[in-house]
Amino acid sequence: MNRLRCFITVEGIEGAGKTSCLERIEERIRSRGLPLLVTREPGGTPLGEDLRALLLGHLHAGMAQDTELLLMFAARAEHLAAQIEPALASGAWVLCDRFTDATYAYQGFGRGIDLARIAALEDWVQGARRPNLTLLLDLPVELGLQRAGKRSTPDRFERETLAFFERVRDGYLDLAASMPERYRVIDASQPLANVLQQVSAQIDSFLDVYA
Ligand code: Z5A
Repeated sequence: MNRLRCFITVEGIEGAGKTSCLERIEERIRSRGLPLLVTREPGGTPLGEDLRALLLGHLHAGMAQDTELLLMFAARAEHLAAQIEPALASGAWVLCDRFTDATYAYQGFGRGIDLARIAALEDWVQGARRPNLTLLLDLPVELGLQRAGKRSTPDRFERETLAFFERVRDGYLDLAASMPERYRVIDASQPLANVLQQVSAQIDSFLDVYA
């Protein structure tokens, strides 16, 4: 891995607390004086944000599963071409709120799309590009939904069943177990201060090696 440019992603089910954790990670990376792009999926570009609105909104609530999968990868192709690859090429670090592991978790484990088809799209759209580090914020589904429930109108994913989110959570844990070198699992059921402490410890030890 190039010591001066790393691609970090944050994943987790609904209500895991990604927002506060992303802020903490950003602060730790910037404290080392490293150039950083902070971005998100689906989204991160004008086209990607339009696709996000279609994916999360209710205008096309009944879209086919393959349509949803392909729109995720269409947004990702644009994101990689317009933002992520140029940033990494310029020597910046990239911090992304969700990436392709979310596709495996939600469209693969959650919706039941064959993981091999997702892997084929991943290879096609990303070539060899994969995150260098992924923090998975893990917590029981009921707790995540309870936290998220305090927010405004649910988006298209937030209306899914408990069973769907159980499959997504189990999928993420499977991914983490199969790629221990890339994944760090954070116990996100703890109080926020404790979660942020775990995140800081993980990111600082990564920065000590690669920054
Ligand atoms: N999706 C997909 O299906 N396939 C893909 O390939 C990709 C995405 C890339 C949008 O993602 C949806 O897209 C997502 C998966 C799908 N749908 N779902 N579910 P998103 O990341 O934008 O949406 P989100 O999951 O709703 O995330 P979020 O709103 O940005 O963050 P969060 O992690 O869910 O939670 P939060 O807003 O940071 O925290 C929730 C609340 O809990 C908030 O009031 C906090 O103050 C509170 N909180 C946080 N941590 C704690 C602790 N530790 N204790 C107590 N309270 C806490």
